Formats: sequence, C-alpha cells, structure tokens
Amino acid sequence: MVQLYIANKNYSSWSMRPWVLLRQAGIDFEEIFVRFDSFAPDSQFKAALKGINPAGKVPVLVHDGLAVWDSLAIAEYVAEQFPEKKLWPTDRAARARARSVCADMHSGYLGLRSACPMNIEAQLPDIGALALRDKPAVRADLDRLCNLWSGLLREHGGPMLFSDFSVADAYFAPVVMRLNTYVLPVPADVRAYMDRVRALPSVKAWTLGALAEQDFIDFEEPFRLHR
Ligand SMILES: N[C@@H](CCC(=O)N[C@@H](CS)C(=O)NCC(=O)O)C(=O)O
Repeated sequence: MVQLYIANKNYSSWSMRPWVLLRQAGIDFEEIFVRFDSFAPDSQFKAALKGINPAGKVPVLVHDGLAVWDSLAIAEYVAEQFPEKKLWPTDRAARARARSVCADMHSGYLGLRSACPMNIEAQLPDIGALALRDKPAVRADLDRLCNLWSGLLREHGGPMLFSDFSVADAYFAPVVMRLNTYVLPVPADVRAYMDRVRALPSVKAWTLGALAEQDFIDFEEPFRLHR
C-alpha cells in the first residue's frame, strides 16, 4: 500500500508533484492530509510528521512501512517501483535530460519561486507585473523556463515535455500554476503546454481539491489579506 503525506493543495507545491505523478500514472495511493497550521516545532504539522520524516516536511511517501521523503527521491522511488508506468523517458539521453531539468527545478528558479509562491485559487496579475518589473531574477527565471519548455516541446514534438507524460511534467505542474496565478507573459507554445498540463486529469483533480479547501493560511499569503 502506498500512502502520500501532503499539505494544503492550494499552497503546497512540493506536495503537488508526487500527487500528480501517482494520480496521472494510475497508481493507487492513500492521501494523508497534514494541514499547514504553522511550521513551529510545537505545531500540529510537525507533530503529524514526527517519526515519519526527520526533516519535518511534506511530501512523504510511505510504502510497505518504508518512508521516502523529498519530492525528487519520491519520484525516483515510484519510477523504480512501477517500471511499467515509464515515468522517465525510455531513451537514455532524454531520460538524463529529464532528470537534469527536474533536479534543476528542485534546486533552482529561486527568483520565481520566492516572488511568486503557489496559490492556486488566487489571481494576482498586479503582483506578477511588479515582480517582472522590479526583480531581474524573476525575468531571468521566466526567460530560462520558457526557453527550456519551448526547446523540449520542439525537440520531442509534444504534447508533454518529453512527448509522453513523465516526471518532468509533474515536476513543472506547480510552476504552471504559478505562471497562471501571477499571469506572467509567455509565448504561445508555452501557453499551449500550460493549458495541456492544466487539462491533465490529475492536475484538474488537484486544482479542484485546492479550490474546495477554502483555507486561508496567513503565513502562505504575502499578497492577500483575505480570500
Ligand atoms: N525539497 C523538499 C521540499 C519540501 C518542502 O519544503 N515542503 C514544504 C511544504 S510545500 C514544507 O513541508 N515546509 C515545512 C517547513 O519548512 O518547515 C521536497 O522536494 O520535497
């Protein structure tokens, strides 16, 4: 049995990656929701993860009693456990490239990630415009991202980054949600890819879950006072 610990669907970009990966691949799992009350050591959030993840973060996947944490490690574990799902591209070079772009996403794009935190239910075009105007790191990340996606779509022919759905699409799904919330300008091919990602059944299901939460978490909301 696979269990996946996740937090609020509206905010938790790291939780979204393995959830979308498992769901899109048709792998059965039990979702264990841990609400973001606070990240303080005495929070319910930290208490729920005690004994499961020493880092005290979500996501965590538990499979037959084995806990695997960190979204990239989870993606690798799932791909290894379910090889028939072909979650990484089968071609060696494409697979190496997919791993590179996921690892790069995992540790990079900090300008975009810090200026535009995931908030699926919100529409914040003014914040996006100000971030683009005032933060060179956001402009640089957006350019790099658009070039990357355009190049991969051209090279592999779409509809997903490496043709068929792969870990890379799950990995970039939260970024798609951010670009959407902050209405950042993207070229037509990138927009079309974003639309295809948002139309994936797994992403639609995650989005519906996020919209249903209606849970305003102050410390995840640098730009809104209320819903
Ligand atoms: N590198 C980790 C990041 C996980 C992460 O930062 N998760 C956030 C929620 S989206 C969290 O649990 N934060 C709690 C904290 O920082 O104490 C991964 O890829 O899973």
